[in-house]
Amino acid sequence: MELWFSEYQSKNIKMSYKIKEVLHTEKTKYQNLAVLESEECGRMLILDDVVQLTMKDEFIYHEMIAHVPLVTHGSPERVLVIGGGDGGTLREILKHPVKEAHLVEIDEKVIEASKKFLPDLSVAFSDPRAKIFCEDGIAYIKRFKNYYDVIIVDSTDPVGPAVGLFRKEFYNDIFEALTEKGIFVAQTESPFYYADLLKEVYSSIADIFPYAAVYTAVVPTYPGALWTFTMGSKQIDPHNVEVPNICNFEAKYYTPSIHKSCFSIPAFVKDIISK
Ligand code: AG3
Repeated sequence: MELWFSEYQSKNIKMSYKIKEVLHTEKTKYQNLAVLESEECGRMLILDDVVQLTMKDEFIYHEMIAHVPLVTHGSPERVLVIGGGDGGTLREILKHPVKEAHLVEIDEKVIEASKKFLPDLSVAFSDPRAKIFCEDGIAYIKRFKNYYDVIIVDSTDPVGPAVGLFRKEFYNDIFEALTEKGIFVAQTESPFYYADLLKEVYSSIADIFPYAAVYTAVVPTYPGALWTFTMGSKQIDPHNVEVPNICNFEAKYYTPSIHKSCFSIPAFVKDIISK
C-alpha cells in the first residue's frame, strides 16, 4: 500500500509526498505534531498538517532567515529566535561569533521531537552559547528593553498559536527589545497565497521601524516556492549595506551576492507592499 502526505497550498491545490514511514505522531498542548520519512525529501516535520521543513531544503529557509539579518547587522552579540523549536535557525546563527543565542518556543514537544528525530538541526541546542526558553514569545519579549541585537521570528503560518506573532503590538514590543542598531526579521509566507498578510505585516513594520525591507528565497517545499521575509531595522539601511565579499561561514544557499540580490524583489511583490 502506498502512503502519501498532502498539504493544501491553497484551498484548491495540494502538494503530495510519498511517505516511507511515519516516525512519530502526537497531539501536543498546542498542535498536532508528526515526523515523516519521505521518499524524496528525507525527514519532514509537520505541525497541524503543514510542512515546517524537509531535510532536503531546510537549509535554504534557515540560512536565509538567519544570515541575512546577522550579516546586515555586522556585529551581533545577542540574538533571539522566537519559535523555531526545530533548531534550524539557531544552528545557522551559531555559525557566527555571537556571544549568546536565545530561543523561545511555546511548544516544548517540538524541541523534543527535533532532538529525537532531526539531529542535523538539534545539534544547535548543545552549543554553550544557546539558551532555550519554553514559553510564549509574545509574553517573553515584553520583559526586555534595549537587549537583543537581532530578533528573528521563525513562526508557523498565521493560524493557531502563531496568530499573535503577526500583530502590530508584538512588533512594537520587538522594537523596544532591540538595541540601538537592532534588526528584526520575520518569515512572511508566500506572496502568491498570503499577499494580504505580507502587505499587512510590511505596513506594520514600516510604521514602527525607520527601515523596512522584504527579501525572498526559493524554498521548493513551501507553497508557491517563492518565500518572503520581512525585515525591520532601527539604524542600518538593509538596501545599502556593505556585505563582505567573502563568506566566512559554511553555507549552501546564502552567498554575499545572494545577500545583495535577495532584496531585489519581483514587481508583483513590490506591488503588494507598496499599495
Ligand atoms: N517556519 C514555518 C514556515 C511556514 C511553512 N508554511 C507552509 N508550509 N504552509 C518553519 C519552521 C522551520 N524552522
